[in-house]
Amino acid sequence: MSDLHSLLVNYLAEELLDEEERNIPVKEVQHNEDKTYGIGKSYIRTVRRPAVMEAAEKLLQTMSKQEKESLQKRGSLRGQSAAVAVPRRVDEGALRALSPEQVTQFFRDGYLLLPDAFCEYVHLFKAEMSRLYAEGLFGNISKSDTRKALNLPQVTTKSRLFSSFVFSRAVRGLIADLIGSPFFLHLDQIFLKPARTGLGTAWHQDSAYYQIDNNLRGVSLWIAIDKATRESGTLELIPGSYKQTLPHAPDPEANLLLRCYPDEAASVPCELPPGGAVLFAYGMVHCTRNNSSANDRGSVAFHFFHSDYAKKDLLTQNTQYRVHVEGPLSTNGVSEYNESMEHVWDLEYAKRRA
Ligand SMILES: O=C(O)CCC(=O)C(=O)O
Repeated sequence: MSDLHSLLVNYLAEELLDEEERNIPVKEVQHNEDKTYGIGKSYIRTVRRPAVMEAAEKLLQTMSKQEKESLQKRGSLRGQSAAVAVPRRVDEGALRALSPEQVTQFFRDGYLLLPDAFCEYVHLFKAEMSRLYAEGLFGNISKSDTRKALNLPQVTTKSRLFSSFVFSRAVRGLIADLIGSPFFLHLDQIFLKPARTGLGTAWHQDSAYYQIDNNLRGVSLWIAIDKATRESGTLELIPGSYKQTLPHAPDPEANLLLRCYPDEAASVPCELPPGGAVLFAYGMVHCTRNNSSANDRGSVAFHFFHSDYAKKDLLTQNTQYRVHVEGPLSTNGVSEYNESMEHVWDLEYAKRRA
């Protein structure tokens, strides 16, 4: 970060965060029911800082050479905002990844739909999924001769696009809004269900595989790479089900998977356009159905845990897949991918869009 950029970041943080938000001490998030959730300093540091940094970058781009030189000379912007061409307020809405209502809904129902979250980037995901498929990296975990369940686990270790996406401001903001910081990426994978022959993923809770101390401190980000409808086998969830623990048994239709048999009456199918996303709490009962449509149905899922709530063995087993995204253990990807991912997503995205 250049000196100029940090000056602007400090200035904007003061401009954009009101006194009350700066001074409320860190509070525990109040789970369940319709209570408000705490906003504290750690929230501002983790959620707001990326947005402030983005605003600073935008401002930097709009400043003339003279303005930059004059700012550098002064070394401070405090009380000087009228002297340089810096707007006093930028779009407040850009500061928060999610509204308080959305966060409340997540705590109540255990999930949140963001139908247009990543529509702008989804063509990149689609092209990357096709590239990885063409390289023969997908496995088929279906036991059936006629249906296929193709998947590629740990996709972030095979794709710079997906690994940098995890470190993007958009993803960091969304995840920190819901589970707080520090957090790490526990698991990620692409699911590809071919047209007409795709096998659904049976009802299950991810907590049947690994447990954490509080299911609201884990969140999955599931993104539809193709249009996800009932016919193509979109994600279905049972609202509020993160509060229960259901018995699981090996899935008779797929290798490696476990399944449960919930009461499906309350199931909600999440129909989404390509690029639409669902954020759901750890332990939510969910499934996808067979793809009986004429189009392939791909999705990518990233599972994040708050570092303080993951059981110790989770952090020591398979450590190469524990990607520390936010917090003191985060190296912005250097430990995991041998390079800093801080700006890679912006560059990758700009490069591929050009
Ligand atoms: O997309 C799918 O088919 C399955 C998704 C899933 O079960 C998950 O992300 O945990």
